[in-house]
Amino acid sequence: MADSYSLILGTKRYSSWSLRPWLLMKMAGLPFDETLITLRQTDTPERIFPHSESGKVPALKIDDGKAPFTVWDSLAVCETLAERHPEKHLWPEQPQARAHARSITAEMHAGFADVRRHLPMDFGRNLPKPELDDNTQKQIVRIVEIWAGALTRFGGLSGSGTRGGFLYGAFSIADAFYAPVVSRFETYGITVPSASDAYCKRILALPAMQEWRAAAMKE
Ligand SMILES: N[C@@H](CCC(=O)N[C@@H](CS)C(=O)NCC(=O)O)C(=O)O
Repeated sequence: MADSYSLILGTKRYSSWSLRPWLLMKMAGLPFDETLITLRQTDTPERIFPHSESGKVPALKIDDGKAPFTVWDSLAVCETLAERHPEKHLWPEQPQARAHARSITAEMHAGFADVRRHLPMDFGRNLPKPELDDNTQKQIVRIVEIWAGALTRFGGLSGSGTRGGFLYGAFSIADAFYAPVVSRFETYGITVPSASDAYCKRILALPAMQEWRAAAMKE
């Protein structure tokens, strides 16, 4: 029996953490079913807990036909998928590129608190750009520097993954982790230099991102 995957997600309009594994699985062509839990409701925690002991989404239920189990936290989910599907090359194949991709993914996972706080994901909406404090502005500059650095050094790599033009050539976990930021920049009209702008447009144009947008716009 093939593995079956069930992804537990939060409201698509708001759940930046959920978008990461969802987009990765779509881009990798890994089939899964979805359970969507509405965020920001009084019963949200009690609806999440039966699926995820962290009380947070996303979580991925994996049924390998032997001993079903759950993995939670977006990074742990993506790492687990990379381990289970080496043929999908979810991390770049070239070792230096892979180390770089892991570094920027970890940096996104653990950082950019001010960008999260002041530019919350509201997928597909256009909202006025708020007054940004120094820390938020510095974090935006750092994100653009990360994109430009990866695209310049590694963007030309030809991988065996999905198409080219991403941070490491083929789409990888790093792109999935930065996709919610692309959405935040679109929502608040944050302008970025041309190479990064082209990258953002490429991410937003992905059929999977358009699918997420369509669902988010209905919420
Ligand atoms: N580090 C976690 C963070 C997950 C997280 O904070 N998820 C939010 C939704 S985007 C959540 O589940 N919040 C619970 C709630 O709103 O009650 C991850 O990467 O998955």
